Amino acid sequence: MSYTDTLRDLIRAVEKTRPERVARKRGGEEFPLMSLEERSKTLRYHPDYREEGRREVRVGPSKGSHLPHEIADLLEAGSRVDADAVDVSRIHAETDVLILGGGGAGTAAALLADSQGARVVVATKLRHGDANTMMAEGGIQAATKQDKDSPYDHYLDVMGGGHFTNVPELVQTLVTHAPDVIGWLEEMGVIFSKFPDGRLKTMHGGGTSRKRMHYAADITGTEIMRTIRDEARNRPGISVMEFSPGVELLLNEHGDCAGALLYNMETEEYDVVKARAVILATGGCGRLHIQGYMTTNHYGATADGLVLGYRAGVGVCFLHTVQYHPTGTVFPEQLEGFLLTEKFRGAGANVLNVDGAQFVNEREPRDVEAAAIIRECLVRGKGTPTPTGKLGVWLDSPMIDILHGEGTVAREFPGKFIAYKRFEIDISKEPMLVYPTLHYQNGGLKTNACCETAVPGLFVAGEVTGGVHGENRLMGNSLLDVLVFGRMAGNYAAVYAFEKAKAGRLTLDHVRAYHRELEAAGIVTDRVAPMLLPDYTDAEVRRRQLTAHYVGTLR
Ligand code: MEZ
Repeated sequence: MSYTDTLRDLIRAVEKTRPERVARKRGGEEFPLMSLEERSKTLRYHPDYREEGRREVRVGPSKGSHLPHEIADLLEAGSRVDADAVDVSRIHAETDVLILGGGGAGTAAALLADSQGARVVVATKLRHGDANTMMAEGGIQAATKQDKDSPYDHYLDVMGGGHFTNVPELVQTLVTHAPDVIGWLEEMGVIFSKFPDGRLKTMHGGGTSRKRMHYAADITGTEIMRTIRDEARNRPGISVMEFSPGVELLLNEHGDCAGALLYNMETEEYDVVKARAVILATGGCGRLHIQGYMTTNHYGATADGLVLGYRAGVGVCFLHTVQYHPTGTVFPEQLEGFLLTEKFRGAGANVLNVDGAQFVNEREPRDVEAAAIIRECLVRGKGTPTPTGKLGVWLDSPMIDILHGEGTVAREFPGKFIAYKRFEIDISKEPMLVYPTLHYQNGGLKTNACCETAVPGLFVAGEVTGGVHGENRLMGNSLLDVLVFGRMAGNYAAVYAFEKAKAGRLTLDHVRAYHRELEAAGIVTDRVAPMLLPDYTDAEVRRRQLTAHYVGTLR
C-alpha cells in the first residue's frame, strides 16, 4: 500500500524542516549526542528495562535466571520426542563434525572443519543459507585501516556498546581476527563496495569511533552468505541435509556430545546422526516476537539451539537483553519489521517525530536510539500514526541524495529502494516510517574463545551464544561474530574430533533427566520445544486444528 493522503500530509512537516537540517549537517552541526546520564535515563524506555517482560526460569543449568517469558517458556517445555520411543542405536549417518545450522556461523565452521580434513555434515532447518546472516544489510566491522584504526579501538567500541559487561576474552578474539576475516572473504569472492582505486569503502555505525564498517551496498549478508555457501557446496567433504533441524543433542555414556536427533520435515521421520564433535550454530530468537515486537529475523529464528544446548547442560548468559533495531518498517504493513539498515543513518538520514523535528542524534548506540524512539511515540505522544493505529517516526532518506548526490539512495540501498518501489514509494524522495523491531539475541549459550561449552564435544558459534556483545551489540559485529567464531568452532571441533573424542553408546538420558527435573519443579505443560517454526495461525483456526500442536512429533 502506498502512502495514504493523510501520511502524505504529515510528510509535509518533514519536508518543511529538511532544508534547515541539511544546512546544519553540511555545516558539521549535529543534534547533540546524549550524555551518559541522559542515555541511562532514556534506556528506561527500552523493552529490556521492563521487569514484567521477564520471569525466573525454574529448571536447568541457569535455574534462577530472569529471562524473557518467551524464552523461559521454551526452556521449561518438554522434548518433541519420547526418549523411550527413539532407537538411538539405529544410525542414519555418521561423521566427524556435525553442524546444526546452515547460516553464516554453520557454513564458516563447515569450511574450516573441512580444511582440517574432517568429514562434515551440515543439518539445516530450511534451505542452506536461510538465516539471519543472509538478511544482514549494513556491514561488517573490522579494523583494516591500520593507519587510522586498530583492533584496540575496535575493542573499546565493542565494550562501550555492551556497557562494559562483555566477556573480555571473547571481544579480544572478535576484534583481533576481524581483519583476517575480511581478507578471507575477499579471497573467496565476496564483492565489497570499493573506491575506483580498489580501496575498501568503510563507514561509521552507531557507537563506532572509527569508520570500519565494510559493506556490499545494503546486501552485505546476502553477498557473504552466497559466497561461503557456494564454497561449501563445492567441497566434496561437506554434505548438507536441508529441512532437517536438530530436535535433541545425543550424549554418549561419558556425557560427551556425540551426535543429534534430526527431524526430517518432509518425511516426518527422526534420524540419528552420530558425530565425533557437534557444533550448534542455529542462530537467534526473533520469531519469538519478545514483548510482542515485530522482527527483522528470518522465518526459522526460533531459538532452537538454546533449547538443545540448555537441556544438554550448557548454561545461558546475557539473555535478559534483546536487541531491538531502531529502524524497522512499520508502514507499509506488508513490510512490517523489515530491517532498514543503520547505514541510512550513517549516511546522514535524520530521525524525526510527527512535527518533522529531531529528538535524537541518529548515531546513538542501538539500544539508546531504540529507547528514544519508543519514548517519543509512547510517552511524549509525538509518533506518526499509521492507518491501522500503530506509531512510528520518520527516517528522512531523501536527505541522503541531497547530501551525497542524486542517485545515491538507489545505488547504495538497492534492496530497500526496490522493496519500497513495489508500494509506489520512492525512498529517495519520501521518508520512511519506522519503529524498533526485534533484531538480535544479545545473549545465549555460555562459551569460551575456543567455542567450547560445559559439555565436552559440543561447540557453539554465532547468535546462539552469549558474552561477546555483553548487553548490547553494535552494528556490523554480528556478521563478524558468525565468521570469527564459526571459523574458530570449525577448527576446534575438528581437532577435538581427531584428538579427544571418545567412542561410546549414544543416549537420550539427559532428556529423561530434564523431564524429571520439570516434574520435580511442578511444571506441567503440553508445550514442546524446540519450536522449529513460528505459528501465525489465527487463534480461532487453531482451536479447530485439534492436532496441530503435535504434528510431526512423537509425543
Ligand atoms: O549488524 C547489524 O545488525 C547490521 C549491520 C544491521 C544494519 O543496520 O544493517
